[in-house]
Amino acid sequence: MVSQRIKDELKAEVSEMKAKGITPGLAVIIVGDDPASRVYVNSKKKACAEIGIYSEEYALSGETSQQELLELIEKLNKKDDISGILCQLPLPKHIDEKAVIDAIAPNKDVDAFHPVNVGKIMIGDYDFLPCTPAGVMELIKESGIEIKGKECVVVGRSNIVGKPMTMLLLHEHGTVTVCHSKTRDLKEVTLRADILVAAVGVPELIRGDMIKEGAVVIDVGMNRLPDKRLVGDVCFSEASEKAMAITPVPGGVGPMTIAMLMKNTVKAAYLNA
Ligand code: L34
Repeated sequence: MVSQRIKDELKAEVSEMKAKGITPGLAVIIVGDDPASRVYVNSKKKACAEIGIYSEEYALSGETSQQELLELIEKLNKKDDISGILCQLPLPKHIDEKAVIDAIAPNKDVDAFHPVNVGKIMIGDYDFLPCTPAGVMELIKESGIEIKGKECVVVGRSNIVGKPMTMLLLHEHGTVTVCHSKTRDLKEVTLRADILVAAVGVPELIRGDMIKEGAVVIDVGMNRLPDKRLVGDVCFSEASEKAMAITPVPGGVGPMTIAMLMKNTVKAAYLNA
């Protein structure tokens, strides 16, 4: 798997860094007891251990006040052994996500959610790439398809995936179209895609008849159905009949998100050394 290859490379890099006296450190904050967040945070900690990145977990109760959370972030901003800070989203309703993202020092913002980092991505002059879109770019490269000049369609316009995804594809000279819930004829647009990225959070929205023969299909969706089944935004069985390459859920973009977080943490350690 690509994610494993990236982690193996990082492991070698981290051991060289340590020899030079630099140890990357990641602080992961989780507020409340969302089971999915717990799974993702555990995977992040496990990846740190595997690569040799020092990690700290701050598991806060769901009743934690915004003030307490902001104080913790302030403390971590100043902590020398912490290169990267990640506050797992979503947060409980009484906490303003934006205030939390704004509080993380941009040079420790390994999610690349801070407005300074978002702005840098827009310009194409960035330190950190947001983990999920960066992972998608790696998977597209892995498919062997060249992005330059291709019709790229992003379904979803979130700040975390859809918008930065659009910018990254644009930087690689794709012709990018963004679709969302108000798009009049979704199928008409997705059928044009040489590269289709689905990041809407609607289980199996993208059916086989919405995909062009030979397209590369990347499924960012992570939807837990009432029967506990985990499915993406793409109907995999139908889409795999059409696609030249397609990512499954689980085992596709998710592990790449984690690998790219590790990459950002290593980068942050250099930046903050
Ligand atoms: N701050 N919040 C912050 N940063 C992030 O980058 C995230 N995200 C998203 C949710 N909130 C966040 C993640 O980490 C989504 N996400 C994430 C990370 C990993 C996986 C899924 C979502 C993952 O590894 N998924 C496994 C399946 C796990 C399961 O069985 O539930 C997979 O193979 O796709």
